[in-house]
Amino acid sequence: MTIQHFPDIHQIQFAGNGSANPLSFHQYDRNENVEGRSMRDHLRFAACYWHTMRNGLADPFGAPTAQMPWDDGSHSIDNAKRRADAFFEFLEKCQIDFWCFHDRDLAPEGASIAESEQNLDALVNHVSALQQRTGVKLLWGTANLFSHPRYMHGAATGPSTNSFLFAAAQVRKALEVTLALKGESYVFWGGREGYTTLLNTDLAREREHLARFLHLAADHAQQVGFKGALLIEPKPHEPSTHQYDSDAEATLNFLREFGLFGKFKLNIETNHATLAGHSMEHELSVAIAAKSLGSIDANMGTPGLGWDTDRFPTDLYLTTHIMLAVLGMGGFSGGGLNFDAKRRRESCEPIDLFYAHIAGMDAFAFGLKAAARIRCDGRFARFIQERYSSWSTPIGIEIASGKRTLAQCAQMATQLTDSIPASGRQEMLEALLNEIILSQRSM
Ligand code: XLS
Ligand code: NI
Ligand code: NI
Repeated sequence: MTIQHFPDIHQIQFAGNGSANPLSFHQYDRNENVEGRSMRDHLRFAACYWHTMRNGLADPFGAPTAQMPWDDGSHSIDNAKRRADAFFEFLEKCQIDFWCFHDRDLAPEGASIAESEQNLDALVNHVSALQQRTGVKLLWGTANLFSHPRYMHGAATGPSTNSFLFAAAQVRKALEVTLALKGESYVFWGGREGYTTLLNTDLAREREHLARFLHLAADHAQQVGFKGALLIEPKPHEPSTHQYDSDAEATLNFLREFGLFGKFKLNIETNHATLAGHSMEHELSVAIAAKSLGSIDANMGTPGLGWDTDRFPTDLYLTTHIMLAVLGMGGFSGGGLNFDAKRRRESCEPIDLFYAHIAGMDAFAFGLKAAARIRCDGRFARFIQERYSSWSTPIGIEIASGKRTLAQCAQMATQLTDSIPASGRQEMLEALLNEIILSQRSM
């Protein structure tokens, strides 16, 4: 590496829980074995290009604060390449194995589709070499179909065919570029695929157009030989007032309604789950129950703030619940933990990028170990198994497998002595969760 963009920072190393060095990992020891796999293989951390490299940390009331000495603020290809160099240096120094990007984060939009594609190609060649040099891999790519004014009414769901066609051009290219960079998945987040008022909106038609668009994209992915997963990222609102893919259940229903189930899986983001009024573990459980969890956007909201604050995930209960779900489904295949997270506006120095990602990685390493302890302990699994034990009796098995009619069930009810069900023991279980999370006992 010729020029260093973070010259004062060496590669972050695992130093252990007692270390006083904030530029070290306290929990994340990438080679540590948990349930037969390295932490690195379990967690599959990714950093995102949009927040890490392109977010100046402006808010609706104030100017950008992030110091980015590698960025001259121009829309030149040279500047875009220098940013990519800084990013890959950051990834390597922070021990992050994957990355994610939008087409427009990586390369500037040109005056025509052809020019935009040329710009993107220049950057794809550049990052392809960076991937090769560092061993960092692409978790997923996506197209930004929400920033440009042409998409203000929607992209696939815009009232004019123009936005649909422009979006098709972008997705075609972004899919091909993701394939060229050996991306493991491709994500669709429909920030503008929703509406603001029904006074100007044909909701039924817009949902059909969205489904048509996704069919075309899936067909194209197949034609060009993209073998990775296609993922939809639900979010209830922001920037749209109502987004069609509002949560995991709604998105799965949409997929089933339009013959897309099985072609798409879900990318679940914590802050989107909470904006939808759910917990992250609820959204993950819904996706996993439908065998449709593809990947995770790892961040968290701020309780009491009703928007996507995209904080770095540092809540140990949250990370424990997430890793419990991931271990429960047998681990990621193709997906990972993408830090779709930004520093607070006040955390404006380049070194804060390191502190922020270290905080998230250590929190997830802790969550992984705590989840493994919970599974090894076995008391939650036994409690749940016991709670449903009547379904393992002959009667339970016959009902569940469809061998009994409603009338037969009603008849059986008349033979029962009515009884008060056993306690759900929520508080006892919450205390048990605390006990296991807080125990530092090693595996
Ligand atoms: C916005 C979304 C977005 C997607 C990628 O809220 O999280 O960043 O992850 O388009
Ligand atoms: Ni996201
Ligand atoms: Ni988000």
